[in-house]
Amino acid sequence: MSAAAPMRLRIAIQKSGRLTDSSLDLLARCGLKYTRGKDQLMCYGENMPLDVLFVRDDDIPDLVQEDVCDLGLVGLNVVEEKRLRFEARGIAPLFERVRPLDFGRCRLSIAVPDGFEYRGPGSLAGKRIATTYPSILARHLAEHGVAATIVELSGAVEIAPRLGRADLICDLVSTGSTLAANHLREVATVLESQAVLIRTPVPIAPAKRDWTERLLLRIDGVEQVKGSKYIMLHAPRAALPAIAKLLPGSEAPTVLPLDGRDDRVAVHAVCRETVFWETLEQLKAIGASSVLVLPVEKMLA
Ligand code: PRT
Ligand code: ZN
Repeated sequence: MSAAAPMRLRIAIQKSGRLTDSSLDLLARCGLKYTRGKDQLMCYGENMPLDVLFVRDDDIPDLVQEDVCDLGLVGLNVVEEKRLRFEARGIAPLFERVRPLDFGRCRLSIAVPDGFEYRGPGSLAGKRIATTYPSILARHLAEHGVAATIVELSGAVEIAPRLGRADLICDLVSTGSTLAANHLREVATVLESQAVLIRTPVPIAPAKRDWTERLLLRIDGVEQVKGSKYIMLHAPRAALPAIAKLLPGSEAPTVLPLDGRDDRVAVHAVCRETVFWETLEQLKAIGASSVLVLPVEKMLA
């Protein structure tokens, strides 16, 4: 812990890449307002003791490891590769996953050139596999008892087979269009990945710990709000059990009396899943009226 700013949390996020916009969006939804430093490397939280450090994604676990940052937002693929590398060197990884986040989804997959006959992991034996994730790939091969040569590259993995540098590849895939453009076919998934929040397992100052907990609760709230809807309707009292069954993912709804009506009530409920038109039509069919579906902006469980 540095003496200069002991009570401020520091979170590392990707400076410029696929995770940047979603990471900044998540922090903004958690209420963080910040000013950007002159060097564009740091943002200083104005309303929370939380500063944001912009770095290459590969450096994020190391910054938490070295106690430069308390938290990081980074792909699980990067976290796992680093963790395995540290373990191989006999170093305990000082970053732990605390939350999976709803962005940066992709998979680390084995892909083979057109014409390569793939009949399962055994087909990889004796082959040269190009990847930027040698440790994750090595674990996968070991789990399947396959001996192959791992060719570690720092980028442009998809062209390695055409250049004769490897027989096949192990790379990140999201839509699959890069593979298709390079005449490669995905044959096995090695790791399902998405962005995750990591933090140091090392004890930190109580004030920092409290802010970390607050941030985690806000992140949970942000994640829960996605797809959640607030439903309000009027319905016959007798239809309440049927309505509860129809409302997707709702906890005990609030039931309120309607002025001057004994037979009908107002029902309010938070639904944690998408509410389809079909559901609204079914609600109407069992006597509901004045049905309103509203977006939920914030939620704190
Ligand atoms: O400069 P820096 O080191 O920070 O960035 P980077 O170039 O290493 O990372 P970046 O921005 O490309 O990706 C950051 C993170 O986003 C990754 O570590 C993953 O966790 C996640 N992610 C999600 C992806 C993809 N989807 C993805 N598709 N990372 C890379 N790709 C690559 C993929 O390898 C392929 O070459 O994008 C290409 C296109 O994929 P398709 O299948 O959509 O064609
Ligand atoms: Zn990177």
